[in-house]
Amino acid sequence: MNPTVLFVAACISLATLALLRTTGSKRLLTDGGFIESAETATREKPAGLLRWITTVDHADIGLLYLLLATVAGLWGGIDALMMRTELLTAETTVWSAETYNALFTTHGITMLFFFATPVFTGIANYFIPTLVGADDMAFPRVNAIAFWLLPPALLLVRAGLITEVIAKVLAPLGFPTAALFAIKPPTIGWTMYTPMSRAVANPEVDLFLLGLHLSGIATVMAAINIIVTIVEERDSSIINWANLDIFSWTMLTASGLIIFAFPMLGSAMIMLLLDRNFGTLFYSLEAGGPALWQHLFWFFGHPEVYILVLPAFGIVSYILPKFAGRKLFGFKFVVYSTLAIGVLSFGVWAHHMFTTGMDPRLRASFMAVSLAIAIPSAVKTFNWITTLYNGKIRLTAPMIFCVGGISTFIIGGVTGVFLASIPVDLLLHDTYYVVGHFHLILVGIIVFAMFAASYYWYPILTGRMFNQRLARAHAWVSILGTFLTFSPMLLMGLAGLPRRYAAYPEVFVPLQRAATVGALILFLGVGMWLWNMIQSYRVGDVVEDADVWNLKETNQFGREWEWFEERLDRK
Ligand code: HEM
Ligand SMILES: [Cu+2]
Repeated sequence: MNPTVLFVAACISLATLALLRTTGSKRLLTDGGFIESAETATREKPAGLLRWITTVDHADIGLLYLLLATVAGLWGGIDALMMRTELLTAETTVWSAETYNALFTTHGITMLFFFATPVFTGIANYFIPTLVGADDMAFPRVNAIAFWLLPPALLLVRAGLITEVIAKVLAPLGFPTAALFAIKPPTIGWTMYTPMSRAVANPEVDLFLLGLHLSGIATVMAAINIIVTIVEERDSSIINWANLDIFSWTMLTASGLIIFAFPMLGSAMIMLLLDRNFGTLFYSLEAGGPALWQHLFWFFGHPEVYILVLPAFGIVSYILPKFAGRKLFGFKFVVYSTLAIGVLSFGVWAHHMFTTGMDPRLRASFMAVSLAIAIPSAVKTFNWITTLYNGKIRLTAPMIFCVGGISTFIIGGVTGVFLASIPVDLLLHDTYYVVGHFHLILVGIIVFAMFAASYYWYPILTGRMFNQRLARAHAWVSILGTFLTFSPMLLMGLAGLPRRYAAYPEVFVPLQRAATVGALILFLGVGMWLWNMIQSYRVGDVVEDADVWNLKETNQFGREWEWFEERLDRK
């Protein structure tokens, strides 16, 4: 018989079997979820390390995500500090140009794929089941698999450095290390543009692509889990979508974006791997390969920035009202604008390619959509400001991070609107202005929202209270550090300084040094945060009253706090 027919028949029968198995035995619980998962949740957990390796509990996996993301964030942060050290002087003095190229590559990839994305997945894992009244994520085991794909992915992506360290240890012991030394940190930029990424011989580039692929699969699995949990497992009080909290709304939208965006990156990278290793010609110069890569990459890349910023918007929208003593102003419009951003974000990718010589009519339409996408972001900003208006504002650490985040986001967002205008972008593309623009958003609201969340929910995660004075100081230090690091970049870009070079003209020395000082201040803040998180876990005041933030007074005591209160009562 024809092998293709056999193969298809086998696939269909396997799929039918799988479907029969999963639908046959399960019964729905009235409060959402399947009886089977309720049993999983109550089973005794093993102790120690085994618990963490084998866990399928959403809260445990959430914590694992946060731990991995913290490690990756610190690692990517070291890359950043190394770059800023090189930039203290105009010549290439501290590291080689090659090392500098590797640093901006691994910094970008580590931060986006292994820090920012997993932080939000971690927060979602911990809180979404509680916020929607489910007993766990929809697929607890898939949840664990999705997490455990990430550490090997990170190691593959960072292999160049790891193999070098291993080789240096093994070389004096007489082991053959040539192969290990051949694997060098990748220098192709986080955007992995062809023809360079296709031509470089470094075998690490292949490992890097495979690692990113793995992380993409993990991210898609986690996104499917989040979507199914919110859609299928919410309990009767949230059956009406209007009652779904704003953080879950933004995670739902971001997860939808992931499902459409990441497979595009995956396919584009497979073609690159085939080109590199099997002689295919997807990205050959003659066939317009570089433009093809950029289209495929940015079809993923632009939605990716919203995949990161929407959950941050969600956290700000969630926490801000708690310390303004008022409900989120125009809840519905915040949801609608989230959905609008989700849809529009797939129609703007070519604004990263305005200088590539694409058809001017196409280019103009991408400009129009890019300008339009600023509108829903502005809607949110107005809603936040209106929420604050006439509120009873309490400047706690999470609140300072939210308000600071909104102010840096306004500057980051408005600079983006300028870039969306073709004539402006022709001048500013690939300058430090772009770097300033996106960091004011990536650090200014995304990282700020994470810090806000880490303080706001710290009592739930640890049962203890953190040092509030230190946390407030951390918030102010971070705002100062962010402005001092990234505003000079806007100015340098306006003066024409291109990005991604280790050396630069002498005139820029003062502004570059200001940015380096800003980065050091930011890292001082990270140190304060780390110290606070660890020390308070050991010696912080034990929380006895679940209403740590006085939310009952304004009727804003959320579901996650009720769950925490029940847990305290049971003790
Ligand atoms: C207000 C809406 C926004 C507009 C109109 C906008 C516009 C732009 C444009 C036109 C560019 C290309 C600049 C160039 O390379 O010449 C750009 C770059 C970039 N933007 Fe935005 N942006 C917006 C919001 C955001 C957000 C929310 C994020 C992050 C969460 C972000 C992150 C980035 C990144 C990472 C790049 C640079 C990518 C690279 O070349 O490495 N942008 N933006
Ligand atoms: Cu974009």
